[in-house]
Amino acid sequence: MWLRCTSRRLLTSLRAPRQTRVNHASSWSSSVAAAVPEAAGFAGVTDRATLQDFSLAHGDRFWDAMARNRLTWTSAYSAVQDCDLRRGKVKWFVGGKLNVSVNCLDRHVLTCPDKVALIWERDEPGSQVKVTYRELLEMTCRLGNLLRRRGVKKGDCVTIYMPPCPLAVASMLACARIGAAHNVVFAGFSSDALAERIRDADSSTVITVNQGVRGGKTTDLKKTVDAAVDTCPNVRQVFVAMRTETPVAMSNRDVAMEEEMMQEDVVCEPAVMDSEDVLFMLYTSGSTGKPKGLVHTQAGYLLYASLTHKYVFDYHDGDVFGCVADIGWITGHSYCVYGPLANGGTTVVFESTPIYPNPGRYWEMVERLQINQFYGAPTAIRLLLKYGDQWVHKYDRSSLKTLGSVGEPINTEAWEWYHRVVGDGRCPIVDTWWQTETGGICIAPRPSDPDAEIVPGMAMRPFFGIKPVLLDNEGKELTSKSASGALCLARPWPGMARSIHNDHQRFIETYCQPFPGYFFTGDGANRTEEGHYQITGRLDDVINVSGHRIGTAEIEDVVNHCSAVAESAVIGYTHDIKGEGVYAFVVLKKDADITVAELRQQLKDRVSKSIAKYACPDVIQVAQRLPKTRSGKIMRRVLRKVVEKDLNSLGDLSTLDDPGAVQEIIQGHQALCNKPPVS
Ligand code: 7RM
Repeated sequence: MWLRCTSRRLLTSLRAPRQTRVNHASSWSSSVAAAVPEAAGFAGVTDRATLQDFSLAHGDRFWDAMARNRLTWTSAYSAVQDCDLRRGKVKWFVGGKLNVSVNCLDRHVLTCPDKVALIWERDEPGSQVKVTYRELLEMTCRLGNLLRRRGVKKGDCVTIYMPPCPLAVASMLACARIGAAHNVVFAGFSSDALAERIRDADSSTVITVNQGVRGGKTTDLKKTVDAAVDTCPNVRQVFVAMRTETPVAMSNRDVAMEEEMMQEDVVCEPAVMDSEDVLFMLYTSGSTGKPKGLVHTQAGYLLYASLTHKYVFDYHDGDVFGCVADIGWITGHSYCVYGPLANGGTTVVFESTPIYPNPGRYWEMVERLQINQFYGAPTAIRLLLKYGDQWVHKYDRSSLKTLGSVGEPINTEAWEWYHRVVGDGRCPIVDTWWQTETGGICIAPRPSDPDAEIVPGMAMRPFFGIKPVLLDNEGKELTSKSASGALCLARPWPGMARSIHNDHQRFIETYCQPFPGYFFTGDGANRTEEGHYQITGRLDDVINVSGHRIGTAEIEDVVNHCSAVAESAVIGYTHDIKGEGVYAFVVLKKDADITVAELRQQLKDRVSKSIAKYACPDVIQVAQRLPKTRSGKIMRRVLRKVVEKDLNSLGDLSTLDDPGAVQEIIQGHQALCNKPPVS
């Protein structure tokens, strides 16, 4: 059947681009040539360091060679890039045409149709499902045809609210096939949060499943979608796939997805897309109450995901790549879907949790699926570490070659355990720093050199084409080797976000204006004497709970809506498993008639209903008042110091309106600490 996909027209579009005849410079060392074949012919490049230098000194030549080698184009681009960070203008491979789903599927179906593209590691261990490239292409084409038949057009945005599964991946790729943008919303988000994202993205089509299955429990995702869509007048259809046997009520706007897909052809003409057409948007938290829909485009994003997947993890043909992130986050987009599939790899899509049915789950899966690269979050490592080494030792992990970490800083204890126990001291650990905004990994220990030295707990080295810089408060670049400051990226790169959906001005203000000429990441970092980067954490009011980004302002907005609450301040505090926990200071209204237990329950209900469970406060401290400046700004810095018990460095309190407020907060905190811990 797949032969029908390889129509003449498609074959033409699949033909490799003009090959630049490579001229093997005599200085080209065989080890670099073997490590990064795309870079053959770069004069003067003899090792990793010189290749990194080349990627910055001759950025256009570098990215041109990468784009020609790694992507399949329908028609050539006329310029490698047209960027001006000062003005928030970012364009890569200008005028080039391609289709992302063709790059992720069709070209591999031509060479290896029966290769496994995706292993769906379902919640119940041992019930995995393997999907070949041919099958994934067929699924994608049927769904692409269905979307088209149901009126989804190039340029529309489809919201996907699904747990990790092959149909979720096919949904993303089907959007890419017909030129629609996708907006994947993590299936742990509440109906209110989903509705906000559907409306902001202006989706008229939503794709979901009847139920999700995770950790042995089912959740009624379709019900959440129903509640959300009731407040989204522009939604005209909801596609419902069946993850479980449990039937769901179907209304007029609902479409039985699998049944309708079966009616469709397995051939679907790919839309010809411009490099800079939108591939997807993905919402992430910022420092205001309103999440931002970051916009990623086609060619640059795909190239960057593919290149980083290959060189950061040292991925080789035939390897099984296991990224356990949910597809609802950028990590799932770039390293469960686009990077591995662009490379013709085998990717694992993980539906379960690290401790289901027991804390050996990851390693039992590694053994059963013969995973070669394992990519996960520090929060899970910290959790598993507490259960002891025996859960790891029970299983054979000899297939593992590289271990990855992402989402938050990995503390030394977790790093050492990951390295010594999980990897038997054999596997390099790549601590990868990046963001929804960066599209792919920007700083990681060994971008190209499989022998480079690795220091525990450090992201260390910039990827090709990435130029990190540290700036001080005045916006001056810190030039000494050893330094500490605001982490910015001094060059545009193909994987970076292009805009915030519907709000390009906010994009410019958030990322381009704080330090003109640089892309501001919002993170702080140290640079060591050796020039290695270590990320220290957010400089804004964004916190990181179990690797999930959440703006403290988003939580405050919800808390403040509670009728008993006069005002609140939410901060992050060090939590030994989650990385950061949510600490809420709450000032009650004078006439409020509520016990602390009732307040806790109310806030929990409200935050999980408006945002998601992970955003619920771990600690609630009722206060008489909050420390504020004379101009009325809450001094969160002081609150953070109190909670971290760092009372000797409260800093400058001279702008404080009423110094007594700080003493009260300190006493209240101490009283809380002496009580049994809050669940
Ligand atoms: C991939 C992802 C981004 C924020 C980022 C950092 C933090 C991510 C690391 C890290 C220290 C790391 N995207 N962060 N990776 N901090 N070391 N290796 O997580 O958009 O959801 O979050 O996460 O603060 O700005 S994200």
